[in-house]
Amino acid sequence: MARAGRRGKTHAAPVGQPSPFARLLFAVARAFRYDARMSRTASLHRTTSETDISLSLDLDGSGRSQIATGIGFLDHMLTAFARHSLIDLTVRAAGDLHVDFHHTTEDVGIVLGRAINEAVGGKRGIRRFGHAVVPMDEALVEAAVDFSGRPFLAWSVAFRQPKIGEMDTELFEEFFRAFAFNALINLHIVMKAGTNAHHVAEACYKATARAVRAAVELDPRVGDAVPSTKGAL
Ligand SMILES: [Mn+2]
Repeated sequence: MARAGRRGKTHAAPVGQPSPFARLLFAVARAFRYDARMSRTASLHRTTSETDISLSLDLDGSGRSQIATGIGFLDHMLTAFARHSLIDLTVRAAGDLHVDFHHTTEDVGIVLGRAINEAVGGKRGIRRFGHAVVPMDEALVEAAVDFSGRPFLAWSVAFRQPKIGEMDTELFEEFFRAFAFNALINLHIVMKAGTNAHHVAEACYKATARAVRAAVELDPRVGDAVPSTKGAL
């Protein structure tokens, strides 16, 4: 009797259309960006005889960071990278700093690159390319990036000083090469001007951050497509 009484008051939607409830769920999912590609995060741990690195990131963050590499200047650079890419970034590194800063700097670049490559996934909907020209006082650095899957670093940066504090300035090229080759990106960094090594290095990280931010951003006009005529990147 009760069942019969509910007949005719069905809330079923017309065949082939989602019900109002389903439509509401889809709207909520879109609002919170709960689809497969939107969990753009990665968490990696890499251990070698030279370094032990834990890193996690969220491409769709707000630039928050917790960085502890044991190298003060590298912490400063990675904090700037997170801030200006809007990537949430946590890095813990324990490296053989008694040797020098080389292994730790390079290996952090490796793990950061791998994590970004993992987080960006199949690259559906991303802008793919990004570029930025960032000044810092007298320094001016341009970065251009292509999430092409074809790793390359073009490094046209000349430091006048061999060191920033205890850090060798030659290590920045090592960092960005490791980063580019493990993120599988084409990265060009060109110093347009600059005399102060701290300013030049910082402008390199900030310009790369802004370029990466633009490249990994989701472009609503791209939709679910992979932005390549090959259909894959
Ligand atoms: Mn600074």
